[in-house]
Amino acid sequence: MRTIVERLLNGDRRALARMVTLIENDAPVARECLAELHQHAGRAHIVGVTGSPGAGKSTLVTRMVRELRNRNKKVGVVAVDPTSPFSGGALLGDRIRMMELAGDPNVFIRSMASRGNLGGLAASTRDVVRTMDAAGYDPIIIETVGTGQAEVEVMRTAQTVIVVVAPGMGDDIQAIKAGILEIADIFVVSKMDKPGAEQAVAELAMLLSLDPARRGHNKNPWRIPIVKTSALKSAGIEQLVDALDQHRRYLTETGMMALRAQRQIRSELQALVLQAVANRLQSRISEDEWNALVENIVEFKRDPYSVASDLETRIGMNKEV
Ligand SMILES: Nc1nc2c(ncn2[C@@H]2O[C@H](COP(=O)(O)OP(=O)(O)O)[C@@H](O)[C@H]2O)c(=O)[nH]1
Ligand SMILES: [Mg+2]
Repeated sequence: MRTIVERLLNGDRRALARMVTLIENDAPVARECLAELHQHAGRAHIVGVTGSPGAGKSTLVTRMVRELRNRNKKVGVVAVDPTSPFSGGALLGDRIRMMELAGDPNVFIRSMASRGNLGGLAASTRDVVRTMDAAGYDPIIIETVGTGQAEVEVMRTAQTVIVVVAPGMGDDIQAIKAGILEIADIFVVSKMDKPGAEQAVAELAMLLSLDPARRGHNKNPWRIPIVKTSALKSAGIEQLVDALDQHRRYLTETGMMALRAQRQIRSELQALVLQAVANRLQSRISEDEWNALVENIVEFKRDPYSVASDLETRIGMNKEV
């Protein structure tokens, strides 16, 4: 364990790749390594990119990485696909698009897919990001497929969230209303080379003006910018990377960065402990026993409160008298 941590801190990409696999597999040794790594993390700007399938996220991320490389950054990318049960579930097209970056030793790209529960995916994404952070990647970009609850969950790891909207995908603005708005720090209207693009920008600007300053500091709100990009015309990418820097500075200067970190760590800790309790409950109480207890309550022989109290005792939460 020691060696893998040391190696990846020294910039060994194979050790980093190995560590990511250990996290994905939820290997017990991963937790030990993460405990060691934690003190080395906390330097990276963590950027989320989300939006409907086909909105142009992967294309955009590829261009952003290139721009960040021009600015001499060492960039990490995590492509997360909550809908795919397979590891490395990123779409083939994405892989090809990002392949051009793969030879660069200062770019580390990894795709991750759901194995069962989505909460697990958000947690392992967070741990992978933390590992890349410790390994010196900054910024780290998380791309998620789609705009559902799972994606929102994954995006909580990010400090700055970019929501990508493409023109001519009529229901996109509706989707934004439905909840993605709350997590957006920067909007990108992609494919500005297409007809109707300015219209999409106008609609979005309208939507934002209806509810300004939702995010951030009360006295010093963050005004969500709309950045127009076109991969075809190679436009808007520098502005987007500038907007990322501005948002990072905003978070730091207003104390929002620290506040967000505190909130996140608190919920991470709660989740870890709750998970441990759930595991213990599962390992100590058999299915038959559950059935019997439930039956007792259903038949009004026992009450839920005293049964719950007994269960708590069984998993060591109450002092046994
Ligand atoms: N015309 C045009 N097409 C684009 C642009 N960006 C991406 N696309 C195309 O849109 C499709 C979906 O892009 P992709 O990056 O895979 O979207 P994702 O699903 O959000 O990751 C691909 O066929 C891209 O070539 C753009 O700026 N202009
Ligand atoms: Mg994609």
